[in-house]
Amino acid sequence: MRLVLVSLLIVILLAVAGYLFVRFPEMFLWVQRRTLPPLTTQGEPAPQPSPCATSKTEHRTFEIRLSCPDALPTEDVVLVFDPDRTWSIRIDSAVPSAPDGYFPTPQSVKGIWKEQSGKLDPVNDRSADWIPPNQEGLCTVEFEQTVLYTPLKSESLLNRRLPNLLFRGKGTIRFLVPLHVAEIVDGKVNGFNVGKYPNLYKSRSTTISAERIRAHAKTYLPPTLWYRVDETTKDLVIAWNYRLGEFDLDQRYRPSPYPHYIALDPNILRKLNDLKTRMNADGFSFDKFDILYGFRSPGYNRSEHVKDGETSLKSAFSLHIYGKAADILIDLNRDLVMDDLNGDGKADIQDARVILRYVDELDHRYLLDGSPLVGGAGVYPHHDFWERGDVAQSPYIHVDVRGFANEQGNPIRWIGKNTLARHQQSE
Ligand SMILES: [Ca+2]
Ligand SMILES: [Ca+2]
Repeated sequence: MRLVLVSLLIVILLAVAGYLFVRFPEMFLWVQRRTLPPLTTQGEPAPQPSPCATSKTEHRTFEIRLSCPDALPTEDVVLVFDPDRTWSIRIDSAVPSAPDGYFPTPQSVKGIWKEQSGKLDPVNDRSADWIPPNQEGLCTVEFEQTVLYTPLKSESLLNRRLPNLLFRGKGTIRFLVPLHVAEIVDGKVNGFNVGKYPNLYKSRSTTISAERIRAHAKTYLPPTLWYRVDETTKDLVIAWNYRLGEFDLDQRYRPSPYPHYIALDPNILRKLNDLKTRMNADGFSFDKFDILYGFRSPGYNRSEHVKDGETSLKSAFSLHIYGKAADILIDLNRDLVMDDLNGDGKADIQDARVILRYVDELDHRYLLDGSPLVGGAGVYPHHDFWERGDVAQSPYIHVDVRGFANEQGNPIRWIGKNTLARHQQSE
């Protein structure tokens, strides 16, 4: 009897529920809405309540990191070594994530690129293309972004009254654009006296044959791109830890009024970094080489310096005048003298030879790879930076990126000797 009554009750309840479902379906959908987030046709969360649903907006800032994948690694400024190409700028950082109590995806994300000069084309929401202007100098590209988060509805229901959150982010990247000089007139680059470049076809050089120069004419043509060195640019890190001013003539000992203009091949920076990385791997712990000479203008290069009967060590077709060479030492104790790399208690040409072994290894690898970083190298017992004084005389090594080997296919090498300085010049 009881069983019959219970069954009857269940049948009545089901009938009532069925009637309600058919008559008032929204009641059941309302339950469903309470439990599942609404979906759009793409399966994405539907737009959330508009920001005006809450009374306040809280402002926060965040940092945006921009990088240039084709540039030499630097934190300071991108050295534009090809002004005709398009430089891709990438956004490396993510938008800030939603704090607790906020819908996980932003209500809106808006970004805007700004260029000071040059031509900028946004590619997508993560990158843009920039073409340098015709004018030399420092150029800044900026990216600004706003990200709006709105509080979850459940938080409003709990009467917490969270404000909207508006994040504002900004990122900048700077480029150092060189001056383009198709032809150097009267030995001047924008008024800065560099002197005359030696004529490839009237070579009277004693250190390099006229045939070799003409066979590699591309290496020995006057540079067309010039970087301005002045108070605002000299300390900019242009690659790894190297500053632009380090490749200018030694301002401490041979000051001349700014601005200066220098030629600088990015390959010499790449080679110095390869050399450092290789030596670090063998236990030589240092961040960078000390640059004794980077760029030398042909006018300065040709000038005669005599000290104690010794003349200048420089050759007419020196790779320094093309920004393709560096005379370097390792000087961790900052006494301007090469450190004792071979541990024999003294600093002499043997310590330069320690570095030469690694240059040899690199150059042979570059030759196998057909790399333009292949070059010449020479070790010296002392430099001709006479102004640095006798105590600062130091052995050093010259490395360059001339881009070719000798006629036998070997990297070009030489040894500078005090007594032969007048006859055996550097390249
Ligand atoms: Ca030292
Ligand atoms: Ca030594």
